[in-house]
Formats: sequence, C-alpha cells, structure tokens
Amino acid sequence: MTPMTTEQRPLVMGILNVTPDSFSDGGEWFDGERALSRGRQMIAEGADVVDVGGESTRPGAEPVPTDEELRRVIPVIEALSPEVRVSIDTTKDEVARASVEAGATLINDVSASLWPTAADCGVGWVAMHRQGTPADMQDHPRYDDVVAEVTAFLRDRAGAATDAGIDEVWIDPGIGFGKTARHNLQLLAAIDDLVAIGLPVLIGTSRKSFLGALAASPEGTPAAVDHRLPGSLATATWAMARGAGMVRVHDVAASVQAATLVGPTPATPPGPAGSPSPDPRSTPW
Ligand code: HH2
Repeated sequence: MTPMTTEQRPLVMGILNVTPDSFSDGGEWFDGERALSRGRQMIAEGADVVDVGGESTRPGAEPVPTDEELRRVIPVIEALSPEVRVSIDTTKDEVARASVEAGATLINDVSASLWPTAADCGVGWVAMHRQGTPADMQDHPRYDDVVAEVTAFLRDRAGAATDAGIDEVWIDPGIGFGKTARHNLQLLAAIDDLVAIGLPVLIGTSRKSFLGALAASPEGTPAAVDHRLPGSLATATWAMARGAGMVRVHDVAASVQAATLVGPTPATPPGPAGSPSPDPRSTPW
C-alpha cells in the first residue's frame, strides 16, 4: 500500500471509537471484532490514518480507567497497524506508550500535554486546543478573542514539542472542545492563521453538534448525528481548501472524494521533481 501524502491530497484520518459512549458512534465498534472490521472498511475506503480511541471526550463523558482503555485499544492497534498508519487518541501517558509499542506512530492528544511522551517514543504528535475538560467544557466557553487565544496556545505547545525534538507536530484548534457554535465558525474562518504557524493543521468537525444546530429544522430541532454528513463534508472541504493537511472524519469514503477534489494542500510545498502525483482533476470528462 502506498501511503498518501499531502503533496497529492490532504490526508483523511478515520475515527475508530472503541467505546460504548462516543457521541456519534458509541457502542457501534465496542466489540473487538466489529472494531477491526470497521477499521478495515475505512482502509478500503482510503483512510490514510485510523485514529483509535478508547475513551470518549464528548461533553459529560465518564473518565475510563487506564487498564480498561488499554484493554479496548491495544488489540485493535496490533491488528490494524501492519495495514495502515494508526494514531492513538488518548490523554494518558501509559496508554500512549503501550499503543506505540503495539504499532501506533502518532499520538492524538486532545489534552496537548503528551509531547514529552511523543518525544520519548520517537513518534508524531497532535496538539489539540481545548478549554476545560469533558465534564465542564461546554458549560460556559468564554474567550476574549478565540482565534488569537487558540493560535497562541497552539504556537506555544508546538514550540515546546519541536524543542523536545519531535519531527512531526500537528496542530488542531479542537472544534467543539469548550467552544460555542460561533467560536467553531470563527476558528474555521481563520484557518489561515493556523496554517501561518507553519505546521500541518488537523481539523475535526465530523458530525459535531454545531453542525446539527446549523442544520436545525424550521421548528428548531437540531439535525440528528446521522444527518450531519452535508455539514461535515462542507466544513472538511472548506478546511482542506484553506490549507488543512488532514481531516478527522467518521465518513471516510465521502471525505476521501472531497480531499481528492481539493488536491494538494496549498500549504504544502510541491514534492521533489518527478515525484509521482497524478492529478485526477486533469482526467478528461
Ligand atoms: N474530536 C473528538 C475526539 N478526538 N481529536 C482531535 N485531534 N481533534 C478533534 O476534533 C477530536 C479528537 C471528538 O469526536 P469523536 O471521537 O467522534 O467522539 P468521542 O470523543 O465522543 O469519542
């Protein structure tokens, strides 16, 4: 399998929640066999990375003990990592280390605190911004200037990570993590500010509740989680077109199509001369 690079199109990270309580797919892939077949389905659909998580981060989610989180994610990582790049979505040092042992090569860290672990393990790291914790983050999100504050935070954490010697650092504004719908839209409108930091940007809008609110019925009922594909794709496509190098999604096949349409990420310098990157957009109609 030839891994895609952002020189060809933005990358697609498929979400694999091995949890009973994730906000959109809780319980669906909790069983190990089902998780594996979902992972393989995402690979077949073109996922560049499969993001395995054993603890929901949705507002109000219960913390998961370390041994239970390990029990959920390690067998799945061991099975999938020979077939695709695997990231581990965790905030626990012990889980991150065991996941790397099992084959993960990227630590997706919504707490933006595990850079020493990533440096120690010699793997990539995603720094995500959040305000508060899952228990309280949606109570009263407040910023004087959400774009400036998130950008400054990510610049600071990314600096610490690069100083620690990590070669691959992704920055992510943490859509929905201690943010109102307005904050989310302001951040999406300002992706250029994140791209200007000079590190690859990851964006995760998939099925999140602000999309449900924006697509509410005339009576004001938010669109249900499984009716948020249009908003998910629209925001992912917007993000990629503005320079995001990777999107984190539930709907892999549709997102890969969108990524292909967008083509090489504007933020990414062109590959070396002669590198094979056929442009599917040049195909005759
Ligand atoms: N969003 C979620 C979880 N992890 N990681 C990054 N880097 N960026 C995100 O936006 C992000 C993330 C929440 O989505 P999901 O995994 O579908 O739900 P849950 O946390 O309930 O499992």
